[in-house]
Amino acid sequence: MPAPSDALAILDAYDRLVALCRDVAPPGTVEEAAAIGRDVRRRLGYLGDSLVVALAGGTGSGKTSLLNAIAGREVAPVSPRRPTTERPVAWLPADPEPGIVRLLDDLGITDRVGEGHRGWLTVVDLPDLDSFVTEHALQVDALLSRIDAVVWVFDPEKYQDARIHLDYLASLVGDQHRFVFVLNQVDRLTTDEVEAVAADLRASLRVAGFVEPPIVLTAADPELGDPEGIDTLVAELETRWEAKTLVWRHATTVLRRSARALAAAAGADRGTGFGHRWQGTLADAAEHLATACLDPGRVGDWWRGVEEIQELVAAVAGEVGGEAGEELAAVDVAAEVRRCVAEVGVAPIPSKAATVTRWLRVVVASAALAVGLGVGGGVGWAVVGAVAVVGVWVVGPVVRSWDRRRIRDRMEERRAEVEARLRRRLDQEIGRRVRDVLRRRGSALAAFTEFELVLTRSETAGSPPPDRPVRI
Ligand SMILES: Nc1nc2c(ncn2[C@@H]2O[C@H](COP(=O)(O)OP(=O)(O)O)[C@@H](O)[C@H]2O)c(=O)[nH]1
Ligand SMILES: [Mg+2]
Repeated sequence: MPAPSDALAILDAYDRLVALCRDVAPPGTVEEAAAIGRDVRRRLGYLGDSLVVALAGGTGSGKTSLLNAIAGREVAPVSPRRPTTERPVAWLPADPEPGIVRLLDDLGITDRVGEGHRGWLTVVDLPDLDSFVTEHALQVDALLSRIDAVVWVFDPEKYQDARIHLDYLASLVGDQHRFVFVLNQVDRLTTDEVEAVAADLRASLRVAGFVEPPIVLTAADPELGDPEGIDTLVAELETRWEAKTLVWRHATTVLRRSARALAAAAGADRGTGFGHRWQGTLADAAEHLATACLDPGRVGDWWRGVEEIQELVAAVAGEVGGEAGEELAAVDVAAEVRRCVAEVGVAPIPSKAATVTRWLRVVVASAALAVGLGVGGGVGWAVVGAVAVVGVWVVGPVVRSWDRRRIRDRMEERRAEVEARLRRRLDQEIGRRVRDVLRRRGSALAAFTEFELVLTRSETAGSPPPDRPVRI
């Protein structure tokens, strides 16, 4: 059976992505994505031949009347004036598939009316759109995104108000495959008016981004005669929405949307080229820091070194964004640098004169003493002294320049060693931290790519929806 294994591969790839995003995306976003994965898994686990369809729309558009008309009896009370449906009410078949009952449980829809009909359709009468757009937006938003399909009900009288909802509908345009639109209360209009209003509704929906929106005309509770258009509506739902196909398509849409949001929150969709930039910054910063360490007077070099690293870390944090970016932005670079320098343990280079030059001074002093002694009596001492003075006079500059070169070489060696130690330490402390975050984010990116790949492969292969419940 190829289809369930497609479904499992997609779900597994999704779960892997969520797991790998745990360290790099904000916890709330990860939890939300995990919950979406669980919901989808459960819905596919209940997969059968039934659908749960919600009726959504403004107060008084006729949602409850429509439910009663579909049921053929009064399932819930209707009201001409104020909203009467405060909690969602489900009308379900006499012998519903177990999956449908579990789905209603999951959705928290406890008001249920069982009916004598045998069928594939469960209808949920939602609280009014007007109230949920303002008050219960989140609750109903969540419900709408988890329910299999939605019938949006408009009425001609409050049609201008209903237009307000078009903005809201436009935000759901990605879900249009599971929407059908109803223009109710058509008995209140002349035939010409019905056509005009329906055309206007269609045009508005198209502007909002809906392609060929299916619109059914009904009179759920006409002032005279029987309800109209109800059979057409049910037939439209039945032909349009084959249960497994619709549920499966909804599942993949929801997973893809969530995976993209998660990858973006993890900052997994942007590159940084950190490795290359870090090498350059590390070399410059270590040079400045070594200068400051070896010569405590050069405080400016200290700050330049710190700033160089700070700037790179902040730039990468900005490019990465999301939780990973915040983690990087929170690194206290100055404190880290101070710690690294302390660990490297650099003592300033002593400024005392070089050993050879010092010895030369001793020789000059001794020679001067010898000359003095010679002048005082011993010619031999004077000669020795004079020779020594001349010798020193000739040899001195050579020795001093040799000595200076030796000191310079030693200082350079020392500086190079300090720089190398600083580079190593800074790389271990700061570079590794950044690489760590980037690596975790990279794993999330790989998981995201894998998820998209598995999903797209299944879609392009035209795999049918799962033909039996997916193992949860
Ligand atoms: N004339 C007419 N009135 C209707 C129709 N459908 C509903 N109504 C009336 O509109 C009012 C509100 O209906 P209701 O089903 O409670 O709307 P809801 O708030 O969307 O659930 C009630 O008085 C209904 O009798 C219809 O098709 N034609
Ligand atoms: Mg109602």
